[in-house]
Amino acid sequence: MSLLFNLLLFAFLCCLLEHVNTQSVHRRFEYKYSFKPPYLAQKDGSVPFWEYGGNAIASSENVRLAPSLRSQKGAIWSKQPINFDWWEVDIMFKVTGRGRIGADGLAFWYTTTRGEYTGEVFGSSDQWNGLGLIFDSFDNDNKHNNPYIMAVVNDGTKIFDHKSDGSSQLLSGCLRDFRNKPYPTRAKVEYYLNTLTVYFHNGMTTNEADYELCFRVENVVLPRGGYFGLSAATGGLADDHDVIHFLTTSLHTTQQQGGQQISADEQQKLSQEYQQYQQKLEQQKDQYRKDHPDEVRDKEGEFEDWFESDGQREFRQIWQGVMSLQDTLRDLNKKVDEVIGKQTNSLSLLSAVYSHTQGQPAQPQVPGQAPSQMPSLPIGRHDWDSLVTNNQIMINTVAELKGFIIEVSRKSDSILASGGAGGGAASGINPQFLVEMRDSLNQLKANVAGVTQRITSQPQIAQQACPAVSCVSLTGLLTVVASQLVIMFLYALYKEKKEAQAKKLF
Ligand SMILES: [Ca+2]
Ligand SMILES: [Ca+2]
Repeated sequence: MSLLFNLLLFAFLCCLLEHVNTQSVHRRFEYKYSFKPPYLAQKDGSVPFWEYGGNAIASSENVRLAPSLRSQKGAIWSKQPINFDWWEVDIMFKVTGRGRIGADGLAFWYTTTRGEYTGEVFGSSDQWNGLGLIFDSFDNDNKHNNPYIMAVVNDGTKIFDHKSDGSSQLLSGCLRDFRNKPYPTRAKVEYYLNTLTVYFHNGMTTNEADYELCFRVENVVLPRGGYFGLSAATGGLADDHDVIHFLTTSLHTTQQQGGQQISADEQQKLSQEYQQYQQKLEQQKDQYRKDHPDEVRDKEGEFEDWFESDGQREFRQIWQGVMSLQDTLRDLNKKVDEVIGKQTNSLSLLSAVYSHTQGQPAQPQVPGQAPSQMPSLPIGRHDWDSLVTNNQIMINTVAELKGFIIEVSRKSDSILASGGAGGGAASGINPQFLVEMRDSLNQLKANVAGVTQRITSQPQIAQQACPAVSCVSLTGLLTVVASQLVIMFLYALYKEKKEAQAKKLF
């Protein structure tokens, strides 16, 4: 059933992609040129719509193109050539190894024929016709410029120059470290209207927004109807080269789309094919259940992955709380910075006006600067009174914020102390601690949001209050508060976890 769910999700995603995009580019998810976990490989080890060979191994979770053993080569290729002109592929991969330096690297291919599994270029054939996007780990020319990502377009005649790391043959590239990252690294390769664009995600986060441009090249001409492939190789040094997913989206101009809508028969044929594929999978699963009744019982345990314990849930909620708190603080910080920018202007203007009307310069004035250039607005007693009042409101707001933070700090300290003294529960995480922590977080979040609102809803106050209060200190305070809060909560969680582990040991 989960497989069915997964496939349905694909179809849904496909529809969603079609509807979301309002630009002239029409996008369509191409499941026949994609693979992703779970159930990446089937029970018999095959990957639907793909074929692999050499030392490559496919599991339900990833495709290991080349394992961390000496002189390995492996690749996976799409069974069918593509039937669209423009495309985007999203490759999620991990290159990991125990060495500070690894080898050789991984490559993405778009070529007119599938490469040989015994090829000489990162697990595939040399003299390819099409595009190779190479993630070159090892620095053969010793120029200290690896790991490097590069695109090499070949017309079937050139031999890749390993000795120079292809430096004279590459179309474009960028120096990026893709080895041993905490999360999978990702590359997005787009080929649209003869422009080739490569984005890279460095795997330091799981945030979708963290793609960076590696390069963009125009007027790139690739042959039509090529195959997609991924390959990798190791040498004397060896990394694991794992591809977690490969997602293909075809890109169509709106004009092309008009032409495509006519072929309703084609669509019907495709959906029939899709349903047949689903039925076949279900039959295979049923057959497997009949053949292996014992294993099926074990397999049912896999559904436990879908559930989470109370402790896990609380932990997740707290984590989300901390993250949203961080977002709020970041917004707050940005807004305060904006306000301070305005304040600096107001401050110089105000002090100039003040010194002009009072005849006593508040700040040393530049000689020769004509007072007639200043706005001739006299500042009356009433204005100064309102300034002082606004200033007071600002100070109170900051004091309030400080108060909340001290309170939360005190609470978490006491919770930690009591958790350390009496938390003998075998569950590892003290539920009391978690509940209080969550409440504190929610309270703090609401308060911080309140303060943000107050600051932004009174821009005049902030601007006017500035001359009498130290403005820079506010940003400073908020920044310190933000970082302290995050550190404090992370430490609290860490300590709690450590204690739980210690208890388990005894
Ligand atoms: Ca190299
Ligand atoms: Ca090099």
